[in-house]
Amino acid sequence: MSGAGAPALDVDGTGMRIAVVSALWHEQVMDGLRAGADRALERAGTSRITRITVPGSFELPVACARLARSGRYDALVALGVVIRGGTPHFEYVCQAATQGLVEVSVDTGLPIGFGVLTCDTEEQALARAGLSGSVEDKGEEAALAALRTAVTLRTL
Ligand code: DLZ
Repeated sequence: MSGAGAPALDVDGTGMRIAVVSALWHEQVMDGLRAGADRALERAGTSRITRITVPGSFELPVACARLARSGRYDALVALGVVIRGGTPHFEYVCQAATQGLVEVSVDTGLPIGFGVLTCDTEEQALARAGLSGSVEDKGEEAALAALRTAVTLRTL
């Protein structure tokens, strides 16, 4: 499983302003990712949370760019799932979401937790979605990574 070696992040997110941006494709998986992010933010003491949705993972970067440039957030969490189909769309959407989010984050200096699953099958995505029966919780991981990076950036 891809999560081998993941750190246990313990973060104090009190007072942090976080926006969670999530795509709408593959509803069951997305519900799990969103719930995982919410659990992690709540456990970290983060109460100032904005939640928005975009149609697909391709649209995550532009929404994150607008939020990042607003100056209203300490970190963003981007959630989506792209499942390989029979068309090249998979490669394009994965590439656009991944590269786009990196560019927004580096250009604006705002941490973006990367919670975009790129899987061959829906079963693989469900296994990572933090649902009962899942073996990983990528929504939680992305939220904690965003918070932890925001804490680190404050010290630099
Ligand atoms: C078009 C498309 C396809 C084929 N698959 C997915 C997917 O698995 N996950 C996802 O988040 N979005 C998908 N999309 C939609 C694109 O992200 C985008 O919303 C559309 O191309 C419209 O710009």
